[in-house]
Amino acid sequence: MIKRALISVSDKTGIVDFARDLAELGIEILSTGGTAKLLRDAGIKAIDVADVTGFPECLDGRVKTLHPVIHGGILAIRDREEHQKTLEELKITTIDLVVINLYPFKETILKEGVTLEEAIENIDIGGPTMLRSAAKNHKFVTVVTDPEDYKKVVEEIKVQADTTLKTRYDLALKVFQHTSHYDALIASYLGKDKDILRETLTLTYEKVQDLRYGENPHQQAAFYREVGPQRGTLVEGIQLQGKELSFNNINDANGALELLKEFDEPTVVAIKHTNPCGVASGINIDEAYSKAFEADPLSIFGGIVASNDVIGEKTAERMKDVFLEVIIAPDFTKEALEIFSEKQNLRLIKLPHIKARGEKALDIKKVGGGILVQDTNKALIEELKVVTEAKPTKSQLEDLIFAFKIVKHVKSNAIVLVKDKQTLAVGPGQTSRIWALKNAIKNSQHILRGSVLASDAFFPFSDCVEEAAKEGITTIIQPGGSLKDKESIQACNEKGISMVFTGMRHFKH
Ligand code: 93A
Repeated sequence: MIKRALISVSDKTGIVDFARDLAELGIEILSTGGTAKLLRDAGIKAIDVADVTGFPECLDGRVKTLHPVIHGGILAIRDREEHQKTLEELKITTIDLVVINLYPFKETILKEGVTLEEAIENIDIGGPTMLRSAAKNHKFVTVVTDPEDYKKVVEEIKVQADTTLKTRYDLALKVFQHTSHYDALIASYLGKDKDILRETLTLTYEKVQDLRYGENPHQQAAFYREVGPQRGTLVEGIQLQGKELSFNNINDANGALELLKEFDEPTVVAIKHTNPCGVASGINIDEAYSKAFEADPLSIFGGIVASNDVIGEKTAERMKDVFLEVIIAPDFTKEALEIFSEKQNLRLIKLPHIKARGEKALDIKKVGGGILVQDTNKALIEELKVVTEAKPTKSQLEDLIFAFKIVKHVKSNAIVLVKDKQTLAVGPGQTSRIWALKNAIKNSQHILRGSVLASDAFFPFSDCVEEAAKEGITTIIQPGGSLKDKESIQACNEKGISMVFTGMRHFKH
């Protein structure tokens, strides 16, 4: 039976109504400074915690409820005789309902220009301590930290003068999820400028939305975000029309964005199953889109397209003729939106800071029993070195770098063929490098003569050069570093192909 409640909340939403309901049910209310005042001003009787403890709130409120009379009252096991005896001896009265929400640490650190002192002052000590005490003793004590739960609790008390054990268990679980998230935010805030790969890793995420299903319809899924502004990521995206994004949409769109961020000039990226199928730069987005589409008009079907500049009427007209799942752009003109409005299922995402590259971040992969963590692959080239007798021309060099930016984002083993800043062929995810090249060639809908070739990792043999020569490919970019580099270089020299080493490998799995 709930006889006594302790209420101490920073977020005072709904607290007056809740407290009034409790008072009307005959429950005595203890409270701290600001909360007690608010309740009294609303005509609700509230006893100061200080009057119960006989100890004043002090040190600017840093010590309010941290007292054995409070924690004894929460933690005592109600059906254990010794505990009851101890309560009597020490004149401690039990507290059956604890209503607390914490100092707004998250809101504080999200404020522009917040100081370390301000952040630290908003680390709640007494609140989590009471929450944890009450949650531990949930067999007997009800603990509420979310104003959303006030109503349910009142309803249950009305029926049986207490909550059900199941409700108390669920509320206790919610508390530990909440306090661990709260502490994880403190740890990540204090550690934000430190080495990212620390001894233990505190990760915490907040749900953005449940997803209809995961990678496949029989898998449950949800999308979670990191706390804080995530400039230029999908989390910041504003959906303008279309069905809700699916698990695969989000994953593919993320792949599209990461690749797109390699480019400053007007560029369009088309993605299928996280691999690019058409990428092109142009003098404007319309040209870039036409080239990205023509790169592979087959694979783009059902794909995701990302553009790093505003999409206008002309491009929208072209895009309308293709079945696309998602289009992402910094914005769409009114005319473009009107055109797309005919295709209600097409998802349009506006992402104003689409070029933002973000700060130091972790790349995390789940493996059985743990996670693999690395920093994100931000770099492109260590040092450009021409290793052949033939040298690439200036425009070939531009294409080589363009191709290398793309191959970095293709699943390994990866080969990309490019001409005039347009992909002509993409060979993703093969178990052998020569197969990646052969697949790229086989699936290409273009004449490859005069194109440039990029490889995500070194050539283990000279077979890729031989194959490239057969197609009339004129220049190659690859990391280099194979034991047999010499053989590939020699093959290039024999075929009159130029080759550039980057000194940087870009596996992607
Ligand atoms: O500074 S504290 O960590 N020390 C405490 O002993 C304590 N007890 C409750 N903060 C403490 N609280 C927090 O005060 C609660 O978690 C709540 O967020 C806030 C409510 O203060 P007030 O009732 O004065 O508005």
